[in-house]
Parts: sequence; structure tokens; C-alpha cells
Amino acid sequence: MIKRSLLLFVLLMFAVFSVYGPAFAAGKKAADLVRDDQPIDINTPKYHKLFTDLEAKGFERNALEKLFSNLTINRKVLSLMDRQWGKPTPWYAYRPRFLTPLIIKQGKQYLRKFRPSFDRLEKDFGVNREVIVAIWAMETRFGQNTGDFNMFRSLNTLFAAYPRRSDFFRAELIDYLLLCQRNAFDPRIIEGSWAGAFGQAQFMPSSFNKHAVDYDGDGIVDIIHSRLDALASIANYLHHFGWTLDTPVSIDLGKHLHSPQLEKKAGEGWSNSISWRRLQQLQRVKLPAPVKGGHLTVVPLDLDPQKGGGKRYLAGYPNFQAIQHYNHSQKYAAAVDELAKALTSD
Ligand SMILES: [Ca+2]
Repeated sequence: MIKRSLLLFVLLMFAVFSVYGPAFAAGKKAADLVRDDQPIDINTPKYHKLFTDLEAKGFERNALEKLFSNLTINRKVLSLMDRQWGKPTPWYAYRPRFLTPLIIKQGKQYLRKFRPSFDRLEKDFGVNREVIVAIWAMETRFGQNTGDFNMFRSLNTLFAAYPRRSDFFRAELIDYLLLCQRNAFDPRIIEGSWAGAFGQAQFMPSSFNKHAVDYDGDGIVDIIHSRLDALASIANYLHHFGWTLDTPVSIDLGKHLHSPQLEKKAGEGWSNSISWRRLQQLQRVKLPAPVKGGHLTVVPLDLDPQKGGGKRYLAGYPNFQAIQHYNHSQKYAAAVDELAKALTSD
């Protein structure tokens, strides 16, 4: 019986390989190729080149070799990275994670408690306070969950053993070492998300180096411990990507699109783009004009099949697109927007 099953299995695998060939083999997940805690070999051309590049940025070779010694793979980081390419969560299941009565209540409390800081933030960066708080809530539950993965280990794991994004994480690793050096942080102890975002604002190291700011005036840019630095960094980020104070984020377009061209736009994903005039014309609605001649996007959101299903559509304004620079997902931006609106109401 066992032998027969084995034979069937071998025949089945042979059939699978005949059909899919190398593509099947290449489809192996990154986590399948390593074991947890496997030492990371730094005596490879890949690491030698990295060290050479870091030396050009002022790091000393001996210090680097010491810093990078005894590193091991965190297999969980790879399996989480593999998993993100799976089936996405639909809007109706995503929304309730963030639009909870508790999060709304806490968000309002923070807005009241730190009103003078938010007055100053809004004035300095031109970003609405509710959206700053909504992102802070979505990212880390107001700074409570900043991630417990060792940053240095995660970034090295992804650089060393995640071929698909190795170059991206190489650049992040360099940015990470630069920011640690500049702010006198110990690179081996900082914790963050499995994908290398850290602090109350969950910035990637490259975003930190471009957009994080010191706002509590101690001269250190610290989005981990300083709430003010984290909030100002979120505001500065949105400001950089074109946020305009008190202008629309999204407008509801209802449950139906009135043109196949709009349906097509909706299917094009997060970066679709349509002129304000065209969208008005095709959907036969009157919409406020976007500021600075910006374009709009069509945002489809899946409704619960248990409650009739279908979709709801939004027109995404330049402010919506600014949020999408934080996270490309349309659902993310829609949830931030909805949460911010809930925080605005009394
Ligand atoms: Ca500071």
C-alpha cells in the first residue's frame, strides 16, 4: 500500500514537472531554501561588495566585519514575505480591523490630549491632524505595536536570502546603517516589522533618511521613542507627497460605475489615473475639482457577499494618492481616510 502510494506520488510529480518544468522548480518559496538560524556567510562576493560600498561611505572594514559577525537567517521573515504574494484580504474583511470603536475613541482622546502639538503640526506641515493620527493608529496602534523583529537580522535575511527583492533590501540595509550612525543608535538592537519598517511611524530606513524629522527639539530624529518626532515625520511625509490641508481625500461614487471605461480604470490597480472632467462626464456626477490640476483615481472596494456583495467606488483625490505613498494599497488609503473622517466627527 505504502509502495503504491509512493509510486503514485512519483508519477504525479513526474506529471507536474512535465507540465510546469523549470517554472515549477523556480516557484519554490524563499523560506523553503533555508533553515531557521542558518548562519549568514559574509565571505561571499555579495557581502564583500556591500562592505566596499559601505567603506566608501565612511565605515571601517574591521568594524563592519565585527558588526556583521554571527548573523543568522530569520526564516519567519522569509515565510511572511512569501505569504504576502498570496490572496489579498478583501475590503469588507480589512476595514473592521481598523475601524473599531476602541481605535476611534483612543484617536479622539489623543487629539484632545495633545491639541497644542497638533495645532503646531497642522500649521508647520499643512497636513490635517486626523489623518496623521489615523496613520499612527493603522501603523502601530498609536505607537504600541512597533514590531519585535530585530531590524539588522531582518534586513540581512532579506538581502542574503530573498533574491526577488535582494537589491531593494541591500539599499535599505545601507540606509539603516547610515541612520544608526547619524543618530548614535546601536544597529544590532533596534526592532521593527518583519519587512524592515520601524518606529511609531513604521518608516523604512530610506524613508527615514528622506522624511523623518526632529520635532521635540532634542536634536535627535527618533521615531521610536519620541511621539512628536513620529507624528511630525508622518506629516512631513504626506506633505512631501502633495497633501493639501482641508481639501478632499475621497468622494463616494456609489455602488455602480456608469461606463465600461471607468470599469477598466477600476481594474488597473492603485496607480490608475483619470482627469476630473472625464470622471464627472462618464459617471454623470458633479465632483469638486482637485487642487493644483491633479488627477483622480477610481477606487473599487469589495462589499461583504453575506450582505449582498458587489462593490462600492470612490474617487481618490491627490490627498488619497499621498496616503498611497505610505502604502500602495487602495484599501489602506481608504481605511486611513475613513478613520480620519470618524475622528473628525464629535
Ligand atoms: Ca527628537
